[in-house]
Amino acid sequence: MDTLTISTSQEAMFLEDKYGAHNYHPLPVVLAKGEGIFLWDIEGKRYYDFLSAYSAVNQGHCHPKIIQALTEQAQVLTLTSRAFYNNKLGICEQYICEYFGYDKVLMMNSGAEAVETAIKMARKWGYEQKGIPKHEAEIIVAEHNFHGRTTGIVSFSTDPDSTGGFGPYMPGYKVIPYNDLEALEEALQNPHVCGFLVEPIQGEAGVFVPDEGYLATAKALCEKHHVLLIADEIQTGIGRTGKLLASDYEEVKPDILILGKALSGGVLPVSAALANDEIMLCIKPGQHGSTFGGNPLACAVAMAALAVIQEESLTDNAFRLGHIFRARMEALHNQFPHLVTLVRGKGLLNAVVIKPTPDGKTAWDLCVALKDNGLLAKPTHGDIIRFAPPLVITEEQLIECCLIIEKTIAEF
Ligand code: IF1
Repeated sequence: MDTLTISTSQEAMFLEDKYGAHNYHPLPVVLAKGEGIFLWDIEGKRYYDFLSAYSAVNQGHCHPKIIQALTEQAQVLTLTSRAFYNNKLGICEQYICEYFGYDKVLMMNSGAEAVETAIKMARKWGYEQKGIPKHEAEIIVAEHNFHGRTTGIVSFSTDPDSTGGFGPYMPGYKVIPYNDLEALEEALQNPHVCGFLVEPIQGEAGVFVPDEGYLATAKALCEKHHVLLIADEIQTGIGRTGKLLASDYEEVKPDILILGKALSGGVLPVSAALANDEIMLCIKPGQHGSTFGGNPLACAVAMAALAVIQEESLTDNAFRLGHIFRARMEALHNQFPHLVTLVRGKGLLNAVVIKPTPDGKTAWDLCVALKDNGLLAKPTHGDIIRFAPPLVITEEQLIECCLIIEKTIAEF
């Protein structure tokens, strides 16, 4: 077997299965090219991408402006480490801070790293500013959360797949039900709480949108108890839900804002935690960092990726097309209520809940059928399909995709 080039899907799937860890169970499609809202498989078949790499590719695949920033910077300087200053980091930090309205930013790489960063910031603030006794800081989190895969983060996951076999778990977390303000108020009675870490819409849980007012009231309760609201907008941020941040729907400014995924338009891992000085300056030299965090390549890419969101009005597009999409899916729900049991989401972060058919076909089988009809989406929790195309999709293209989904469901 030629080990440098792969010419068939079978070969690619064989190699991943034989040499890769079995930590994923992908749909049987082997992708070789992406452009805008489209992906092509190894045999040249074209698909609409309705996953967008879990919202990392909001700007569309291989966006020319982002790729240009990448290739230009790649030929000049890629990495210096933070042992020295570089000529891109400060500009990028200013750009990100002004873009989101914070005093300071700390750049990392993966989403999980940015979450870990936010946790460390909150704890440090808790000890230094709030006066919590040593090792007593507590962070409140929500049931069915997804914040990443590190041993620290899975310590407060409630998903057995995430936690099982990976103990011992880190203490210092209090899990409360999501969308439950009474539970939050009760948990906030503990004076050692430093932060409430929450997704404004729970992604992995199946695009679970909380009640209107949840985040705003949560923020007010946190303020009352001198606790930081830490918003994980890694999936919901950067235009995806039809506002720049999902928190904007409730005019909430999180004390710590966590970003990832689309911060690079899916080009390389770039993440960040943002906060004002009172919080960020609790971290002193040598207390946190990363070899790659804030590297010049990441900085060039992140600025281009954020510029594209603005220049192409992708947030407004997500808002407008989201309404069209959900209306079409609601109609589908009314037509096939026994199959499409629920539609929910905001902007272009949406999910439909699929009830298994009497002959045992599931959301997985529906995704395989969608794939055969030229649209890629991924099932989660057995019965939910997330629909999240790149935000560069046009109304015309979205309608065509609705037709594919409708046809596939009708035939199912
Ligand atoms: C995988 C889900 C999406 C996230 C939020 C932090 C992270 C994520 C809100 C960590 C990552 C991913 C990772 C991806 C699957 C995916 C996912 F299904 F698990 F929930 F998007 F919906 N906070 N989400 O959604 O970011 O360290 O991965 O960069 O394959 O695990 P990361």
